[in-house]
Order: sequence, then structure tokens, then C-alpha cells
Amino acid sequence: MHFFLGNMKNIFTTAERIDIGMLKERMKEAIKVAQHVGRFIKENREQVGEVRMKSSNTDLVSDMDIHAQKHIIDGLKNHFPTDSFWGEESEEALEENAHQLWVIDPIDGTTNYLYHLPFCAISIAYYLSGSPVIGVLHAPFLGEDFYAMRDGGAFRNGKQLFISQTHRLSEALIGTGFPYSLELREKEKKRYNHLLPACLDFRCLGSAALELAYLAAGRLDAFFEPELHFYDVAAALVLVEEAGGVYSQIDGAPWDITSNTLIASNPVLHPQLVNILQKRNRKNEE
Ligand code: 2AM
Ligand code: CA
Repeated sequence: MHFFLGNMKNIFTTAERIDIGMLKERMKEAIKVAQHVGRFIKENREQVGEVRMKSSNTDLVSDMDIHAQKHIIDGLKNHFPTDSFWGEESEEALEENAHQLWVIDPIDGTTNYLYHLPFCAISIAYYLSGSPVIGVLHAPFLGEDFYAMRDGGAFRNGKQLFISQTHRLSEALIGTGFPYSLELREKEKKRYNHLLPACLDFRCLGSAALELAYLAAGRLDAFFEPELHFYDVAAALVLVEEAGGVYSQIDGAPWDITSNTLIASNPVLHPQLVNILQKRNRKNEE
């Protein structure tokens, strides 16, 4: 998998006039195609095909991921032929300066899917001039559709979502995930050591996209992960924002398409999380 990062950072700043009608149309089609492909991957879980390792022997991909991605892209291309498309399993480079770009993670939580655990989701994001403006997640084994459009609110199966109002870290249930890289697991373990005694508890559901959707729905109070990519979370971040949440990289710096760490929560918990997760980097701290 390759993606070209070239000028993507620069085009992230543009907030042009948004045509609500064209966004609504795209969100509707994205929900439709996600449900359609969701039914397919649910009904055909016994025929996942070959399972291969990607970046490491803990990072798995199946023929089903590739098949699902093709279905999603073909389905959307039919309706929006002039838009650009990129998926987690794409071999092509991410199109530089694409103005209207779909970003697809065909199965977020592939390991769960292969282990018959229900926490996985089809994730479809739509970027306008480098900024994610539509997020659609379909969780086929949970019967849940999450969707949001910039300035239009976030929803689950028709019901509006709001982020939790938990303001104390000691009362916060925090979703997280561990790096696939064994070396990085070793390096990052201090972050978990610092945070676990300070919060209510951790939940590690195996799909960053779904955990962020749960955050938007108030089912978790915060989320952080030290190693993930924009395509894992792009769609879900629209949900988080529209539900009243904020997000950044682990060190508090603004998140963008090149980031590979994430903290998300309500605005009161966020600085507390940045502070405690940064302890790992302070001198003389164990
Ligand atoms: P995936 O299922 O598409 O691989 C699990 O920790 C969550 O983080 C999943 O959503 C997983 O997506 C995502 N993730 C992406 N890159 C990762 C990495 N390098 N290490 C661990 N998780 C990663
Ligand atoms: Ca993913």
C-alpha cells in the first residue's frame, strides 16, 4: 500500500463554500453502499479467502477486505464519476491535491472480523479540499449506521449523538488500541502505565473507527491510540466533531492526514489526556 502525502497538508486549510445538496446526496449513497457491502461481508464470513500479513505478523488482511473495497469504490464511482477515490488496500498513490476525495477503509477491525468478533465497521469518508466533511460507518454485525456531515450533526440509526459530559479523568472510560509493531508496543507501554491508574478503565475493541463512533455516542468518554492512520479514523472524526468532541495528535498538535497518533474526547478531558500521555516523554519519569 502506498500513499502520496505531497501537498495534502496545505490543502487541508481551505474551507470553501460547501454545497449542502451535493454533500447530502453523497452521504445518502455512502450509507447505501456501506449497508450493501456490509450485508455481503456478513453473509460471506466463512469465505474470507486468503489471510495475509501486511506491515507485521500482527497486521492481517483478507481477500474480503480487497473485495469489499472494490465494491464500495465501484458503487460510488457509478454515482460520482469525477470524484477521486482511495482505499486502505489501494495499490495506487493517494491523488495529490484531489479536490473531492473519498477515503475508504473497507473493514476497520479486520482481526475482529477474522475472529468472529462483532466490532468491525465499513468506514467511508469524503474530503473536500483536504478536509473530512462526511463520515459514514456501518457495523454489519451490530446493525448500526453512524453518519455525520459537517455542520449537520452526528447520528446513529436516525438518533442524534452527543459526546459524554464526563469531566474527570478518574471517571473516564477510555477506548484504546495497541500498535501492530512489537517494537512500538514496548516503546509506548509507559503511556498506558501512566493513564490506567488515573482513569475509570480501558476498553480495547479492536476497531478505532467504531471506538470513535462510540465516543461520539457517549458510550466511551475518550479515545487514544499511538499508531493508526488517517484512513482508519477520517470518517469517525467527522462524527466526533459533530457530536461536540475535539481531537489532536497525542502531543496535542493538530491532527491532519499525515498524523499517526490520536486523542479524542470532550473539550474538558482533552487537555488532561494530552498532559498525562505526554509524561512518557518527560525527563526522569518512569
Ligand atoms: P485495521 O483493523 O484496519 O488494521 C486497532 O488497534 C485499530 O487501529 C484498528 O482500527 C486498526 O485498523 C487500527 N490500526 C491501523 N494501523 C495500526 C497499527 N499500525 N497498529 C495497530 N492498529 C492499527
Ligand atoms: Ca483500518
